[in-house]
Amino acid sequence: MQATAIAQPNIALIKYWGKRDVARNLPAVGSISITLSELHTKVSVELSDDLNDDVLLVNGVDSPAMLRRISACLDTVLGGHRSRARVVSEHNFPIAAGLASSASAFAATTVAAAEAAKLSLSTQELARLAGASSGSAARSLYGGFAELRNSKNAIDVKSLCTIDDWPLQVVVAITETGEKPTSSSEAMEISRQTSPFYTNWIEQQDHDLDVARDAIMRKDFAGLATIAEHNCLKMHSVMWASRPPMVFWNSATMRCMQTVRRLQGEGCNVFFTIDAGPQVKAVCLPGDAEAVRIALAETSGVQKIMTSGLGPAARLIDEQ
Ligand code: 2P0
Repeated sequence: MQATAIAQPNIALIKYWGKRDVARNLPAVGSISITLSELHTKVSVELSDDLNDDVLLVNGVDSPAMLRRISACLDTVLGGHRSRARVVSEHNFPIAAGLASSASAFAATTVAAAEAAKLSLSTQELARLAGASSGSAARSLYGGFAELRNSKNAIDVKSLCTIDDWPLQVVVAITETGEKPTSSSEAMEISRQTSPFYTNWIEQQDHDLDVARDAIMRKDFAGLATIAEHNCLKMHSVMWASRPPMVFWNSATMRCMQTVRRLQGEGCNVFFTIDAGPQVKAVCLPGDAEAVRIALAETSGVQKIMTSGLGPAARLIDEQ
């Protein structure tokens, strides 16, 4: 009744922002992401009839706010009449700071819980269950490039391209390590209810997905760069125009974007993307990764740099 899984966070190149069904956590739009190899969350789930309540340790510390979400995730995977669980999760990167820690945490929890209960589920079924807890977690069930599409009352996730097919690198510039002020779930709902740009955002997403998918299939870096930066800035424009406005960036975030623009001007194959937090992820071709790392490390306000390749899918590991 015990299992351990490891999952990598993913970052979206075409973003998920907005829900079409809050209760079932179904996204309003499809998305395309890449999974990161160097960042991971390891989750062990032990089911026990001796426990009265679920117990969660995150990096060795009790986490009551996260416990509610993890318990709900376990209910989704195992049903409401399940045994209680002792869950231990360890992240090797800052959590709740716009580095997609909920994606890796819920992907790993879903895989570990299903195995602990000896459920036999397909990757697609696991992705749907993980997505019910955190929309982006569904994509971490797949390695390399993944696309999440909306189907009638559910989501479908598939792999677009493997790590070996197009081994891009990602340089993450960490500009702040504190927890973000507004959760993604809350922020998405504020955008849906108040942003004058929200409808346009939804209407244009299929076009952006088509352009990005085509660029990935052709390994057209410049094409992917253009659509990914456009989609990222459009998502942030939706947030900026919301009421209250939501600006997740700080001044170092802007300086990192300027660094990427300068590198592009010098012929470097790199583009930026930014999620619901102040970190800048610079996606680049492998030959340019060192120049990107040095330039971002020298950018004022950058506290830490992490460099990563593209990572594998969520998977079980043997802890024995
Ligand atoms: C993404 N984000 O596509 C977008 C871009 C943040 C900005 O998916 O409400 O934590 O749990 O389904 O998965 C963050 O959203 O949101 C996210 P919920 P989640 O990566």
